[in-house]
Amino acid sequence: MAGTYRFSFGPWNIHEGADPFGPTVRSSFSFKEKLDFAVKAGFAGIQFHDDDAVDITLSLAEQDKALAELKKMLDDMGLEAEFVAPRLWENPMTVDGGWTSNDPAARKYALERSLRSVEIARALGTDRLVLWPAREGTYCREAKDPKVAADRFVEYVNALLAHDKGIRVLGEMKPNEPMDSAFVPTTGHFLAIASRTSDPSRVGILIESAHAILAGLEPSEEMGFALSFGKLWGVHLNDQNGLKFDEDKTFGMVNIRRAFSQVYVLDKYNYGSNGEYVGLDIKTMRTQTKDNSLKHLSNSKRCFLALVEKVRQCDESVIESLRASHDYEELDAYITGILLGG
Ligand code: XUL
Ligand code: MN
Repeated sequence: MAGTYRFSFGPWNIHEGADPFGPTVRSSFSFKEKLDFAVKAGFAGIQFHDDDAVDITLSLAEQDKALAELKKMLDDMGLEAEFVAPRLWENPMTVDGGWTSNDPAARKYALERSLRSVEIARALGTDRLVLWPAREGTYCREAKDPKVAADRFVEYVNALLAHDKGIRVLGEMKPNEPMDSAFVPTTGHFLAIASRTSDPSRVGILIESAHAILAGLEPSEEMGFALSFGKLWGVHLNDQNGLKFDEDKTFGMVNIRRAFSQVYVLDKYNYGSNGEYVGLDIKTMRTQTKDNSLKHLSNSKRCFLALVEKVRQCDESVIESLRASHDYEELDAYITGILLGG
């Protein structure tokens, strides 16, 4: 239990505060200011959507040039691109889904844009493509055929794997929002899809704490499940206050015990030792001023590292003996005592 950790976040985590009910409440930081903050606050990785990295309306030649400049900027700053994710959900073409859309033109657009994201990932030096299936689901159960949807997941992932023999595909599953009901809503579902693809060894998982909670699941147990399959290739740590919209709250700020349980399982199984990042996907509270609107990132990182210390204070032999005697009341109190500093 002596791993060290590398942290990452995405540019969208430094946010202007707009929500579906109102305008922005802070002015933007420039992209360069976001990267400067990452370096200053000790982050090593940057997560990208395709259009966070480059203007995807550029020609391919212009795109290559812009990506070479971005890669150089990252290198010069000592930063690395963790992953690239196709942002399929904001295009009018894919409002009703990308690869599970009923419309062949939408499916074609989704695949072409995703293949372009593979190229963007490679140009930025990462082999990780993250898929959050935002609109791959339904508002009305009969709107799409769920059996066909699962088949289309397999076909789509196969097309990505075939396009680049080195790319790895990480599913980031979420049960709802923006859809009422998402297809392939959990880690287990996506690993089942992975097993049907042409190369399951290149298909894995990124687990977001809040997504697991929204599915009524315990994030640490989802993480343990993926670790058991050797498939936990990324995390989006954050927190969530009950079953509502995806809040992306600062890690550990709602339920410190639930945060502890995640750090416990990650640290116990040397998460990060194969280059995996401790990724954050968090947004600061809407009412924060611009001056205070970066603290959620440093506070999440600090909380994670403080919990690593707490995890390492645990005496595994005490835990084992309390497990053996089924004394779970005492085990609960033991962990709480460590968290309380006792
Ligand atoms: C949405 C979400 C996304 C992914 C990347 O809930 O988590 O930002 O992390 O596309
Ligand atoms: Mn996420």
